[in-house]
Amino acid sequence: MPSITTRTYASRAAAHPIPVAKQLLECMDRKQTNLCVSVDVTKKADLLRIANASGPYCCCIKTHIDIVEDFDQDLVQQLQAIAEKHDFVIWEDRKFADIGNTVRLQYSSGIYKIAQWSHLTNAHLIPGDGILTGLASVGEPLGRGLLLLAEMSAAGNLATGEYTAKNVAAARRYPKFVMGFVAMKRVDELEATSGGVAPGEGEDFVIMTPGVGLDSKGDGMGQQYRTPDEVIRESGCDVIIVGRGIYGGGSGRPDEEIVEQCKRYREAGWTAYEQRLKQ
Ligand code: S5P
Repeated sequence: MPSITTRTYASRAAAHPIPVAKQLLECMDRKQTNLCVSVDVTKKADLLRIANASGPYCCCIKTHIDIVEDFDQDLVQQLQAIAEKHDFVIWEDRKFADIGNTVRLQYSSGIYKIAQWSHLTNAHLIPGDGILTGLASVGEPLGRGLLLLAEMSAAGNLATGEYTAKNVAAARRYPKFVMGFVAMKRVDELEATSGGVAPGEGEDFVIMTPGVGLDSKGDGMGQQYRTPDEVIRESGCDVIIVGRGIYGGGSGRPDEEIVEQCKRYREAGWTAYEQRLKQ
């Protein structure tokens, strides 16, 4: 089997069995960007401002909605309108980690009603397959997609080896809902990740990778940064996730500086992808 990394985002989009993954890959091809901007700010106005400034340059905006102090339904409506205007998908980085019945409620209900507005969300496999059954019961009918955290970027994290392999195997049991992984490398192509479940016909996992920075190697709290080239070309991942490297931390840099950083990361990510296709 040739590696998925030899294929263009466009050809993968054309053949993808999960509609929201198709939408993301089409968007990446159309906008020539594999950049996901992570907007980790605590004020509604800052979140909307940064999403609006970054929108033209990215394929995805990732949120942590529970850190926003002045959250309201209008925030979600405005974010959806910005996503329509600039053509990107929304990913609420909720990192679900409970039993099926609980995550089903956390995903659909409460103040945030994540499933109503977020195209993608993510989960840990710690509770076993029940978490996937619970999340899929809400997300699949709405056309949403899930990423499993098969690996993490932080120093000393426990998502390694057999645990990573089990994430790949579990993803293969939910082929209509699990569209990819948060991972540091092409975990679906590792020898050890067969995990007892063979790759599905036409399987195509999108690997989205945090811990990306061009100017820094870490943050003093465990985060570890690699360059877009290391992530996309060397490690075969599909999307770079950049947070503080773009918005600068705190309440965010001025718009012109955000735009400048978006252009820089977008260019680096896309060049790495073009190089990978030539390898
Ligand atoms: O392993 C991970 C998984 C995730 S989703 N490591 C991460 O850093 N993340 C998220 O990516 C994290 O929650 C944060 O929102 C973002 C990285 O932000 P940055 O400012 O360090 O680029």
